[in-house]
Amino acid sequence: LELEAALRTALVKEEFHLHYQAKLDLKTNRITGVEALLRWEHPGLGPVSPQQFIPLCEENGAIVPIGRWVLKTACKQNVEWQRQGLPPVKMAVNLSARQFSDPDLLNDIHAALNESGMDPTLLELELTESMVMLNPARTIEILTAIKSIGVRTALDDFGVGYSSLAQIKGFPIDTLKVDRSFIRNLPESDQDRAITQAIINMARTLSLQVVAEGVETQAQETYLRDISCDESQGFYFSRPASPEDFATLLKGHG
Ligand code: G
Ligand code: G
Ligand code: MN
Ligand code: NA
Repeated sequence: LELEAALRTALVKEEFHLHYQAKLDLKTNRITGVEALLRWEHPGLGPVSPQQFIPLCEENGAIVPIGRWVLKTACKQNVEWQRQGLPPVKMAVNLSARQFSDPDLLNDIHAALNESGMDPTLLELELTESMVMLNPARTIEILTAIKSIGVRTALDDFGVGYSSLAQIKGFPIDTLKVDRSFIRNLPESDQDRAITQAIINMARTLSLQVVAEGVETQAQETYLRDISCDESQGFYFSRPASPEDFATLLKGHG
């Protein structure tokens, strides 16, 4: 209850900031993208975990204005890195279920792109299976509108939801992010090797890019490169970092 009250004023008090986690292209070993991750620094409590406060925001609807702020801030940051002379990278932003069903979503995306001047083709929105499966017909409408302005979409935490192949193939998405539960026991687990290979094969058939999440070891990265996974994201290459620390990383790997 205390947290909820504090959350109500966190946005105007500027207590939120974003961290950025790199996505590594496994063929070229360059950073090709980054994911924006919301952080809340409460003045009394210190940092509050997103696992704790995002579900609260989702419940009370605060995630809509907060998500709008995330989108704008991430787009501005993307342009700022390029202004500093860094190579362009894709910027991934997580959308919540409430945002995805919000009638203002497309306006918010347009506003964030226009205000920042960001190249729309560098923006990628991360959605979850449960969000897109709620109302498949409406999902296709929204995804088609998003795609028509050049913005990309990714299915986050893929494989733990309940989306069927038949439905996925009808969604105009660009990327699958393999849930980290399938990556954790690579390369040892026979089952998880079979699952990741199956996802990659399926993605090839559907012309989708594949990102592995939660890559924490050299052995995992090497295995994923061997099976032609496109991109890797996880603590092994980089933890979520401040804009300054990400810029330094990008200078070395751009
Ligand atoms: O990175 P991390 O542990 O900090 O994120 C925890 C959870 O919070 C993840 O499921 C992640 O997708 C989610 N998350 C992080 N940032 C955002 C955001 O800006 N919007 C939404 N909706 N979810 C986010
Ligand atoms: O659900 P989503 O994929 O958006 O969640 C992103 C979350 O995953 C963030 O909280 C981020 O800190 C976390 N994360 C990123 N890389 C790793 C990793 O290698 N291992 C673990 N355990 N978590 C990770
Ligand atoms: Mn994500
Ligand atoms: Na994820």
